[in-house]
Amino acid sequence: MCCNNRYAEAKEIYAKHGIDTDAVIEKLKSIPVSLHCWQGDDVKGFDQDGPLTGGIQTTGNYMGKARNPEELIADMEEVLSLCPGAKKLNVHACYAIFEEDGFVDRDKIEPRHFKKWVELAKKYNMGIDFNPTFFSHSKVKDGLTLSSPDKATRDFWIAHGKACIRISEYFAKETGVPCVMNIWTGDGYKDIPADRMGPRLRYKESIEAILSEKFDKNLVKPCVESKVFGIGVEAYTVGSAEFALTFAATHDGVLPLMDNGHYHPTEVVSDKIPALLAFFPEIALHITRPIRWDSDHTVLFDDETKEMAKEIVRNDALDRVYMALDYFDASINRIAAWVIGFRSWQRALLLAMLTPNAKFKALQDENKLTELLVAQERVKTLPFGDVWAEYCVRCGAPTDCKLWDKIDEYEKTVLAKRV
Ligand code: RNT
Ligand code: ZN
Repeated sequence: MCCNNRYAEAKEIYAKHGIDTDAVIEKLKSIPVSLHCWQGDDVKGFDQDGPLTGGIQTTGNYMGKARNPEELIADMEEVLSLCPGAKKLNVHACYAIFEEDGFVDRDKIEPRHFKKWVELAKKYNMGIDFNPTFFSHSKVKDGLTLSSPDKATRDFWIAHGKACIRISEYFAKETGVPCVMNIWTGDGYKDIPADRMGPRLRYKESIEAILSEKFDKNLVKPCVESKVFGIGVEAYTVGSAEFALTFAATHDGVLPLMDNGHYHPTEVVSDKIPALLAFFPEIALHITRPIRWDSDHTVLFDDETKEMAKEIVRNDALDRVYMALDYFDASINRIAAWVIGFRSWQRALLLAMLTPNAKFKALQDENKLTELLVAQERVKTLPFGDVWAEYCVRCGAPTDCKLWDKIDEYEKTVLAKRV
């Protein structure tokens, strides 16, 4: 046994800093984080056989990728068992499951194509978030969807968006949890455009057309996700930061969604979270780890991840920020990638909740900035790991020292057989 049970001592130490570790553990257990189904099969989905498009890319070819709904759902169940904390499922429209009655195109998908996802959600008492899939499809015309100059193309994708609103509402009704529906397109140009505004006006009108579908705003939370650039669309992205933010700010009930891989590398989403919370009742996040570009590496317990969690926790916004993971690494065991990322975000939330935030704010307001720096450095070495281990145990999830054996066993007994 490599995890000594030092929780009792850790609890006392944190109590001296005014923190009740038991209360923190209980609270964290109830906060859902959305787990993205697309980590399991390199964003392939079940409705087409073409390449991944939209300026996003998975790299690597590690063995054991899920090849069908059964395998993907089995893998997700394994992941759920290895992650502490409350979860939500995050499903993309391209993960529609077509049974006996056969394939329909994306403009015609219906709630019944997502029955299996609802079953999975109910089995684990989870809500579901949803994403129309505006990429990897023959109707993406010249790299464009909702912003295309071709009306038939726009109409197809608008119909897809509307179908997704109906499916989102179905998810919310079935699970009793509101469904966050995120609109992201990879629309853009590789080289200098002659018209930057036209595509944005068309994109705006198309999203408005999608949102003209009737839905209950308490059940469906539409978001618009921005991006700075994608692979093959380096010069211009229609859904830029200013576009998405202004769209959300000017359309009632629409949330801005920030993906921390979608900004210039010197910008940090941690700083943007409180700026948006000053204006929006609710916002949404995609949590990833960009290396040099939107590379969607597995989320780690690194400084910016911790900083993002801190901004949510210390602004008392855990019920105002919809948190979803969004990365896809095909170069390592995909189950491990999923689990490392989920556990890292849980760790970041736990660490933020174990921080004497009120005391730190007071020091800032009293302009005791030297003392603040000393105190901030001090808490970095408090026995966080012991509380984390206890949290895992109380959630019925493996502690860190048991994780590798579980991952290795699943690889040997399940993934290795997928040849
Ligand atoms: C792409 C966006 C988008 C996708 C998913 C699969 O850069 O981050 O959110 O990753 O929709
Ligand atoms: Zn994203």
